[in-house]
Amino acid sequence: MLTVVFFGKTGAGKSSTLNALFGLALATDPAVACTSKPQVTLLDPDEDSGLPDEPVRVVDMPGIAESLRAEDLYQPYYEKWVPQADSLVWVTQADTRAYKRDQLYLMKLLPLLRPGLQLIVALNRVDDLGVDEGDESFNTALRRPSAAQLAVLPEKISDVYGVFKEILGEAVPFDRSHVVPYTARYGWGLEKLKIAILKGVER
Ligand SMILES: Nc1nc2c(ncn2[C@@H]2O[C@H](COP(=O)(O)OP(=O)(O)OP(=O)(O)O)[C@@H](O)[C@H]2O)c(=O)[nH]1
Ligand SMILES: [Mg+2]
Repeated sequence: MLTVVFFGKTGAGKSSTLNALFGLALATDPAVACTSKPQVTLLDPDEDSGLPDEPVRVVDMPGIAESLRAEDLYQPYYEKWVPQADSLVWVTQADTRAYKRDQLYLMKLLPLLRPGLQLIVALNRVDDLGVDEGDESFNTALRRPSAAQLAVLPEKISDVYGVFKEILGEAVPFDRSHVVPYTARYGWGLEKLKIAILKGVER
């Protein structure tokens, strides 16, 4: 059994990403913290092409940084599931510059990570990636980033890579290719994300 755990700040889009990647129907919410218990789903190889031979279960975690109370409440879930992860998908947002919360939590989780674990930073909401005034924004008709967004993406990826690498050090294998930009809402980049997630867990 392979275990893929989705982790990250509340509202980053963990549940939306799982729904888009694997055709699930997990609850999502635009305004308030949504997932309050880990949701475990065994993926059906008949419904989903490209899965490894071994059965895969995906775990949707309640979001971090919701509140101090939630943090205490959820900590046992994190302690239960993170050490079981063959692949940890850390969902964060492209449309921000503030990654300190991610860093603080990653630091906290570091002792729980399995050696040899694959960590993927899923960089969601590329559709909201800011560009200079006057530059084109996301093309919703074609469901793909504008030229201006594509132009800033490499720098964004480097930036996020640096933020995570600073905490990870050599604890787990991690390079720039582990930071995968996409948008769960419009589907752009999802196929690459899926490949990245599954590639690392296949033995
Ligand atoms: N613009 C945009 N919005 C998105 C994207 N992905 C998710 N959202 C929205 O972000 C909101 C939060 O998404 P969720 O999937 O519920 O987030 P979550 O990380 O599961 O949140 P918790 O369960 O509270 O930890 C929803 O309103 C989604 O529609 C995206 O790629 N672009
Ligand atoms: Mg959720």
